[in-house]
Amino acid sequence: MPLTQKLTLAQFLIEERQRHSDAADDFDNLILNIAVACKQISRAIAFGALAGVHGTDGVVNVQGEQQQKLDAISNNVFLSINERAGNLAGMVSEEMEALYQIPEQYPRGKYLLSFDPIDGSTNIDVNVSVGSIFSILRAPEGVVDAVTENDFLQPGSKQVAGGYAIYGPSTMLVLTVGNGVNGFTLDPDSGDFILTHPQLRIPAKTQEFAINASNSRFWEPPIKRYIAECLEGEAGPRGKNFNMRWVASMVAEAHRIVMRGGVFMYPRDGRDPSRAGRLRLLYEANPIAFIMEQAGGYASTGTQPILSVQPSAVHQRIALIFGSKEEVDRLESYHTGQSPSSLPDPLFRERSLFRESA
Ligand code: FBP
Repeated sequence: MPLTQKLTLAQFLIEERQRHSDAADDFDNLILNIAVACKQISRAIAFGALAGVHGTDGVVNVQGEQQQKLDAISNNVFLSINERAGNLAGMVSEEMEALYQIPEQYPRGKYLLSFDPIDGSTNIDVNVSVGSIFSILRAPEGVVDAVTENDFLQPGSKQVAGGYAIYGPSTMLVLTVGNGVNGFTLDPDSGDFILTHPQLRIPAKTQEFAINASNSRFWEPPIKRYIAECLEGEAGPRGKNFNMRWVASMVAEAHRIVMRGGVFMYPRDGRDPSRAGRLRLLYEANPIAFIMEQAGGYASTGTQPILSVQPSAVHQRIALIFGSKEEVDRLESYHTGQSPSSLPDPLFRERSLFRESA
């Protein structure tokens, strides 16, 4: 594509708005501000040890995990850029137990922003890809003063935008505003996010899965069965060989899947029965599920679409399975016992996939 045809994120949003007259300036500004935050974080990551951003800061965050310096820096970047712009009624961050209220001196807007400023924090110091994830909801009508937790407790199907930035060999912003998924690469010279991956589509079939296999003794039977069948390869019921990946940065796994297909699982397991899963619904599972569905993939808890889950708390954890549609459908069917709609019944019966798990 000639350089002149490449759109910046700002140009892309203007063109989108021309197509959808209901979209407003403040929505574009919010996305652009998130992009600015991601650029600043990308720069801090690029300087790494030179900028003194590695290591922990001695704080234990709301998740009970050691906060990395970059977690705190990135959280502040997100807050300080977005609090003053007048687009938001409030924010939720993985790094803060309490909701973030827009300070009185700044105007309030009609959107709610939930974000994980750095996903995959354990990878920062070893120079492996990490990311930021964000989800945008409309604030309920009538929110004039402080937002409440209840305002954020909307199912993922209500998101008006969702996406992530991946800080890898290059920095990319992958975004959905409910009209497909578009990928923008940060041009380090101009500082613009350029549309390089328009209308991304996830292949329905895959031979690659991602799971932390060290937890296998805690998995529930449907996951044990799925992985056992994949590992049997060509000789097993799947009749094909599978490959495995585990980066331990969900954004990196999601990005690989968006680019070439695959399936990611962080299921509920038996380690701590009070925990419904490892990942967070509002700012991890929901935006990734929105991206997956908009790119032709799917995301499920194992028993229901992630986007249909009614949240009960802002930091709620959830079992998360996402990626190529046929594999997520199959995993759902192993949990529910129902035949997946994307797979023809005869094939399913022929291969005895509903046999009791080993
Ligand atoms: P953070 O948001 O705290 O960085 O943790 C989330 C996460 O890193 C996911 O990205 C990833 O899938 C998972 O934790 C990996 O953790 P585990 O060590 O359990 O495999």
